Amino acid sequence: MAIDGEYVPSTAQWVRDQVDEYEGSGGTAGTTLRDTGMAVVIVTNRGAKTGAVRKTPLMRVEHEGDYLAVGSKGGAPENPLWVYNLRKDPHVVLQDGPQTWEMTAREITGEERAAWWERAVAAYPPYADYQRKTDRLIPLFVLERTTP
Ligand code: F42
Repeated sequence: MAIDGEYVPSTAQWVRDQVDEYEGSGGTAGTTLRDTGMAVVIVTNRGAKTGAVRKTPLMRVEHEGDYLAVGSKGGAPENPLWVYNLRKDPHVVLQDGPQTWEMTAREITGEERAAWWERAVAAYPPYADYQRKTDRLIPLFVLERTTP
């Protein structure tokens, strides 16, 4: 089922704008990171404290139908807050262009994490710089379909 309730937009204007353009165009515009041409997906998730509907653009890292959510936040010392949302309620909806799927987020570690980290850096090389910038281990979640 969809994640319904009150949508409370990001406190970051550029993020709010990207979500508005992406969703407002049915996933045909606003689907890249500024002018980099690098693909972005939107992950709708449930606020861990407020229960609000949150919409989080993330770089598109996909492999055999699964996606990766990378809690990089530009290499900031603290995790992005959506990490705590996914840890509390792993049910998310992912939009990739015009397509959306119900997904379940699963935080990964060890060898599985290493394999996905390679895919993430291949898709978006700045992730490697972000990890060098901070001594927190950037959290990774695999998003797996719950609906075909
Ligand atoms: N961020 C990444 O971490 N990785 C990416 O790959 C990435 C790509 C990307 C591409 C395009 C784009 O426009 C943005 C992109 N971002 C990427 C930024 C991303 O969308 C987030 O803005 C960023 O990661 C910060 O996430 P955040 O969840 O900390 O967002 C802040 C700005 C925010 O919206 N805060 C709100 C607020 O009111 O402070 C709500 C946060 C929230 O979800 N609160 C929870 C609640 O209950 O509602 C409580 C959480 C808790 O337990 O404390």
